[in-house]
Amino acid sequence: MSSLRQLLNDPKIPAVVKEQLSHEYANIQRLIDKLEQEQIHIVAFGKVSTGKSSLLNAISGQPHFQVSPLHGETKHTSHLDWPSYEQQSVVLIDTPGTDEFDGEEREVMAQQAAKQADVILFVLDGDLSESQKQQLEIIAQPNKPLIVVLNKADLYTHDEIERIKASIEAKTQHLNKRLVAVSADPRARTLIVELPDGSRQEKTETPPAHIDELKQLIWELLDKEGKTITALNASLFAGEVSEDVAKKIIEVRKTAGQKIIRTHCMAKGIGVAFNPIPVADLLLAAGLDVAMIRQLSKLYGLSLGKVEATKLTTTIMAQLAVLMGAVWGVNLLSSAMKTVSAGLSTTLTATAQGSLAYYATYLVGQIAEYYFIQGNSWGKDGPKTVAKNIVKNLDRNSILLEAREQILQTLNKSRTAKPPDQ
Ligand SMILES: Nc1nc2c(ncn2[C@@H]2O[C@H](COP(=O)(O)OP(=O)(O)O)[C@@H](O)[C@H]2O)c(=O)[nH]1
Ligand SMILES: [Mg+2]
Repeated sequence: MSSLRQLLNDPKIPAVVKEQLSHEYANIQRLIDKLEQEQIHIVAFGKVSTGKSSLLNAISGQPHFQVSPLHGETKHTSHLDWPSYEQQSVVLIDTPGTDEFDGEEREVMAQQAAKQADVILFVLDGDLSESQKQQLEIIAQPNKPLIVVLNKADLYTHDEIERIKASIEAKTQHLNKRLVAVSADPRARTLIVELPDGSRQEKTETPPAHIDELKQLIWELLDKEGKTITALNASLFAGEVSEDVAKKIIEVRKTAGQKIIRTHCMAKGIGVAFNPIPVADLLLAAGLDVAMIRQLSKLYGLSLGKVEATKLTTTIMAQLAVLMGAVWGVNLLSSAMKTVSAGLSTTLTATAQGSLAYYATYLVGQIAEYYFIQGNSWGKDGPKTVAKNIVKNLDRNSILLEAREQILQTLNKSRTAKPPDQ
């Protein structure tokens, strides 16, 4: 619970990231609530009309869940608080039939619900079909109690039930589960009774639900390992949620980071194209890079000050200068011009220099982002190797071409922006 709280309240996670993860955060909050209230969630799964809702009603002794002979009465997951068990409160949860959603969505929904369950009831009203078997495999979770419930036993003879149970057993040998036959809502039956005078009479009676064995099983389970179940389940789920959130945070940050980098690349590229400076000075025109690094650091929850950001920028640029060495001057410019200048006669140098500036800032951004992702550190490799690897892995020409595209677009726009008669 405390690690979940930490995740939820982590001040280092910026608001943009939190916003995009609101769904995950709501899930975490729900899990915290569940842990606080020491709830045990018993969730019924199964095909539509197998009697899930009837079964939960029979267990709780209350007609809480809607039952229908028609297809698909249960549209949403619904809850009922069962009497608490020791300090733990038991919550019964009904789900729509596993066949009421299409393909992938159904799988995702069922799996999510199963992950949040502490005890899983998988309800059948006959032998296990191939599609039900697949569902069961999606829903079954290692380390989580699973009870396969054969409902509507009243519709079968004793021998039939034994046969169906044996068949289900054979198909689910690999799963750790219990199997029990019940009648949650038995049909009325007509009996012929013999009266004392020897005459016979038809009599209709509705037998009571027959679910004692299942109830017993559930109580035993709660008695033996109720707390263990919830604790284990919560930590498994928490681990997964935090992993998910951590992954998403990285994704969200990466996207936002790339946006910051591109914006600064463009600003730098355009600036240089409009106002060409000697190539040697490119590395020095670092004001924008410092601003970019500060924004990136904020995104990664580090919020560098101006002095620190300048220091980092200088470190990165020093690596780049060493790396490029001789290449950075003449060769790189001529290669940039070759890549960039195809089909161009005017503004050639300007665009080439602008593209180069764009590329340089792009490198600085990528290297800085790597440093932030590693938690404000160069790792064991040091800045030189990091810079080298990043430069090696980026496709220089495609970045230069992209830069050229964007710079030219902006240059053209600024030219045509003037009214023709002026
Ligand atoms: N014969 C018989 N019918 C049952 C039993 N349990 C439920 N039903 C009937 O099966 C139908 C579907 O039940 P419902 O609980 O709505 O199924 P769900 O869609 O799985 O929630 C209803 O008509 C119930 O009365 C049972 O034990 N025996
Ligand atoms: Mg139902």
